[in-house]
Amino acid sequence: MTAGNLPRLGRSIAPAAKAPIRMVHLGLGAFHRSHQAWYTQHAGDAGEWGIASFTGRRPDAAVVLAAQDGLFTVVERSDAGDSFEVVGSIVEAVDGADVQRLVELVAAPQTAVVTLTITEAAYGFGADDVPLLASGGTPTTPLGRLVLGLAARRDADGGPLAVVSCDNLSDNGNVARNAVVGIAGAYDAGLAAWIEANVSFVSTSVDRITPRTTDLDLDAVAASCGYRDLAPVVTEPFRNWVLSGDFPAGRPRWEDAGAVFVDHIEPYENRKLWLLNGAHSILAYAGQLRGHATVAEALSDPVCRGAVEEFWDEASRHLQGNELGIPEYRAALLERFGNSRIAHHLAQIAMDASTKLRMRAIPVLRAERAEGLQGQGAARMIAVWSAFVASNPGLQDPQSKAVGEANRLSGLERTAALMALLDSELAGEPAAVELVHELSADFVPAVPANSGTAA
Ligand code: CS2
Repeated sequence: MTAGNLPRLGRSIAPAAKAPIRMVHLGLGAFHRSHQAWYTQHAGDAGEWGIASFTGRRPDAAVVLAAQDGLFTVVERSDAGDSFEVVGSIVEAVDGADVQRLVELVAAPQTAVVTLTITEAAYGFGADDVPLLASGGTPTTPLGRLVLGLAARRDADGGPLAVVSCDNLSDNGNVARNAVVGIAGAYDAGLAAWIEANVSFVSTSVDRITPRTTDLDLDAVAASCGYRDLAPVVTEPFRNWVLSGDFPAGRPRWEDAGAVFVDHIEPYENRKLWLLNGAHSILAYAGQLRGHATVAEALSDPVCRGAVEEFWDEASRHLQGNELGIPEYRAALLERFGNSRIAHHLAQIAMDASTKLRMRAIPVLRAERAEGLQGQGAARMIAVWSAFVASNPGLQDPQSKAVGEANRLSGLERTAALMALLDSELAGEPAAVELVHELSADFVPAVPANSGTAA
């Protein structure tokens, strides 16, 4: 069978016409497919909401998906087995370099929502596009391209719309607003004012563990479903989406699929960024240093697990409110991380540390120190990163040059220089630097070859 058979195999998509494009997405990756596309397919009014999804740096995902008419399989993988579902909410898959199509769709009055999964680091990249935008050139960054689209929407009188950040940043709606308005304002004050008045920036906390798809996953789908899907996505059964903000031009009924709309998102955001993502970062560096490759493997190592629990105890002190259900959340995380059928590679999580740790370690370290405590759990997250980059200087990072420069220093000076990439104030506090330094020197790194998991 070929991918052309995907429509017939879909359980829940109508064989009828595709939904009209009313959403635009930037960042067509595995997570977008398992999360926003899944939620949109499961909204009660899914038939009214088609997504045009644009890739980031490379066209590949769009090429593959377009050849399958946008259809792809979501594989939900748990200890109990796999379940398969064909998702059809992405009605157009486009190469991100096709800026003309993006501009056309963002300007179209029927487009009501723009969602983003552009990576945490990309919120800092748009300034590169200002000279291009100012001279009528074609921008190259996702937010630069979005600004061009918004300018066209203003010119076409397309009306208000919502931009929804789905990246793991605290206060991601405001971060997106500041970045977009900042880029626009740097060359066109009128555009910046139009955006402020017409674009709602929605903050969200998104959650669904979705490793990169592998060739084995393609084979698993072929074996179980009888068709060759070149763009399936393997994910855990768990999913969560908390949103806060206005949708002036409407939105899909994502609540039908379990999304939650709240007035104050910060506690939910912190719970997820600190407990889930923070633990991921600890496991990424400590785990790899100790010879592990996946989250599940690292978690079964008592040294790594101990570091996670220590950080969780600390972070939980700053997560107030019974509605957050911290003990249950922690128990669920242990189960999710322990799902050994999902091979979530630590190397994937380790990338872009300087952006991620700023969100995952620093707020907890600061909160602890504000109470006169040490913040050892959060400091350890920074310490294992420091130890990791000492032996892996080429780790991908938006500040890789500065990481490299710090790496050439030694002792406390090196630790302080690395910490300065996360928080310049903390890097100037000798006690904080000494703590991170000691913890990184104390860390028990490599598991001797062939000895299995060390205790
Ligand atoms: C991970 C996240 O790669 C990372 O930094 O911590 O992608 C994580 O898997 C997701 O946020 C889970 O929802």
